[in-house]
Parts: sequence; C-alpha cells; structure tokens
Amino acid sequence: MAQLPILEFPDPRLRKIAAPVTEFDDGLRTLVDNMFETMYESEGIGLAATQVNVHKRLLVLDVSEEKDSPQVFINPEFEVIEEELQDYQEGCLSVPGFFEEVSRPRAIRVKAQNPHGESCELEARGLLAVCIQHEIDHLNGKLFVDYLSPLKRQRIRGKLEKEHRKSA
Ligand code: QAP
Ligand code: CO
Repeated sequence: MAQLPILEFPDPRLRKIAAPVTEFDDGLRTLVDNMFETMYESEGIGLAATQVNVHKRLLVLDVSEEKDSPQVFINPEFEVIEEELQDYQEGCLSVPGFFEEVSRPRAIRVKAQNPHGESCELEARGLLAVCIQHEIDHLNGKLFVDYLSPLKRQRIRGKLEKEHRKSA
C-alpha cells in the first residue's frame, strides 16, 4: 500500500471531469487500496480519485466513528429522493484547514459498481448523503468552495496560495 499526494485548491487539475471506469482489474483494486490508505492517514472521511490526480469515476469513504466501514463507489450516480436541504459544516482534504456550511438535498438514491464491476444501489441520508454528494462533485470538477460566496472562496484561495508559496 502507498499514500498518494493530494492535489490542493486552486490546482486546475481538480477541475477535470473524470472518465468512467471500464477495467475492473488489479490496477483498479490497488488504486482503491492506496486511496483508502491516503484517506485514513489524512484523517479524512471521503476521497475521490480526482484528488489524487487520477481522473476516473471512483471514490472511497468511511463515515463510521470506529473507522471500520470502508465503502467504495465506482461510476456512481445519484438521484435526489428528498429535496429538503440539510446544512453541514464541510471540509475537504484538497482544501486543508477550512470548514464551511454547505446545503445539499438530505436524502439520495445512489447507483454504483463495486471493484468487481457488480452493480449496487443504496439510499443515503445524513452524513453519508453529504459525503457521497461532495465526492461525486469532485468527479465533475466541482469543490465545496464553489457553493460559498465569491468573497469567501477568494479568501480561502489566497490563504492556500500563500501556504503553497511558503512550502514551495
Ligand atoms: C468530505 O472531507 C466531507 O481541512 C470529506 O485539516 C467533509 O474528509 C463530507 C479533512 C465533511 C462531509 C462532511 C479536512 C481533514 C478531511 C481538513 C474530508 C483537515 C483535515 C476532510
Ligand atoms: Co473533497
């Protein structure tokens, strides 16, 4: 297993649209393992392939307290089943150090494949629904900061650019 470097906002590679996964092979399973290691080591609850500069449609997450419930979603799609919005203080491993309130539909139905290519379906609400929507956004080149005011987004961008210059 290996930890992968995580792209940080405002890296333009975070804006790429990911392509469907077509090969359910050992390479895919290694990528999934490495994404889990990267997520757990960074104390994240979700990670999309886009964030590790792999522009394929897959994401991993674990929203459990005990960190013992890994879930993988390949080629995920969702539909809203409850339009009512819930607010959640979101963060992102690609936007380190910043947490802001975002509103999203509070219940969704998700269709995806597992690492063997088998289809699965589930309903999600609460934190799981937030996390799945946040991670699918990544696959479409979208970040939670896009939901904030331009002023807030610009402040976050400026602070992270300064951090990046310091460590460059
Ligand atoms: C997305 O985000 C998410 O800034 C996953 O210093 C977040 O795992 C979905 C993290 C909240 C729903 C609610 C961020 C860790 C982790 C940071 C993450 C940080 C350390 C973010
Ligand atoms: Co994120």
